[in-house]
Amino acid sequence: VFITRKLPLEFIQEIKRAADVEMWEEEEVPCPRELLLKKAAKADGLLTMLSDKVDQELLHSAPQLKVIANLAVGFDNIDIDHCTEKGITVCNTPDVLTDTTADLTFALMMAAARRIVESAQYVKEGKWKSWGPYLLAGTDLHHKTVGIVGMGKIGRTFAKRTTGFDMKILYHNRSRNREAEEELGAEYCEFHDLLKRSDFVVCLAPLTNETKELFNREAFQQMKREAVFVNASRGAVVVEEALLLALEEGWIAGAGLDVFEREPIGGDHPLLRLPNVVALPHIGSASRETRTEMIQLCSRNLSAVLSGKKPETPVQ
Ligand code: 8YV
Repeated sequence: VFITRKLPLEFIQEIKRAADVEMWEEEEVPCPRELLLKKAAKADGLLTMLSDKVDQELLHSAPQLKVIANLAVGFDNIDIDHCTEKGITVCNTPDVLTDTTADLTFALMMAAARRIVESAQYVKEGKWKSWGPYLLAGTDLHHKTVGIVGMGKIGRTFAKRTTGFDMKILYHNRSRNREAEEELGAEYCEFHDLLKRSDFVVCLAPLTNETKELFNREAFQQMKREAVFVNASRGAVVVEEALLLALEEGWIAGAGLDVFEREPIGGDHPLLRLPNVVALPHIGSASRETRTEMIQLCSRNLSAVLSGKKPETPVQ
């Protein structure tokens, strides 16, 4: 098994029951593509990250490959159809990261609404000289309307958080989520209706052909001028140029972004110039507890498949 990032050895012991393990050892630098291709050529299993493209080129050069465990719930970095054709099992890490990602999404919404990052920076830079009635005044969350695009497990868990703030919940999803409707009073909406009615538009949908570039110029134009857009799913659901224009032209009030079209972004990314943007480095599932559970789940999945057993969380 080849592991494409340095992971704590104590959490990957399970794989060693079934296979020899090799790991990319550098902390800061991702495993180069050439090396991944070389390692994949001799591997029975891979433990991959979102930034590793598992495409036809890689799959063609990996004749022994039986299983790929992706350290994420999303698997848009992997050509699933091709894996299925080749009989390769792909596993992801659902459930273990649901609460942590919902927590971060809520924090991001709160940070953007109440200008928490800007305010913290203001104090740290020694700019706080006097009190003013509207000094760094943000916008309230409570009693406002949140529109959730993507009502899967993370969407529903995030929605539950918003009930503590007495928010009205709208949602759009490819299918109705009756549990969210019954349990949380969430109201199903057409996409454009949701955009028009929401004070906070929160995207938690996976990246698919249907969601790619869903948030385009037209979408941002339909949102309220006071609306805050939050994205904790995938950057590619947004046309970033359109988002930039929407923020610059005041079509919407602000944005909280954990994900970007091309990651990592540099400090010169145009969205970072705007004070009403809170930007995070894709840390939705990044709590120590959850990352450990994700690594252990990947290890168990790899070990199971390589020992001829059923994995816990296969994608196909
Ligand atoms: C990843 C994520 O775990 O699970 C996902 O789909 O986006 C994150 O939780 C992280 O990017 C590491 O691959």
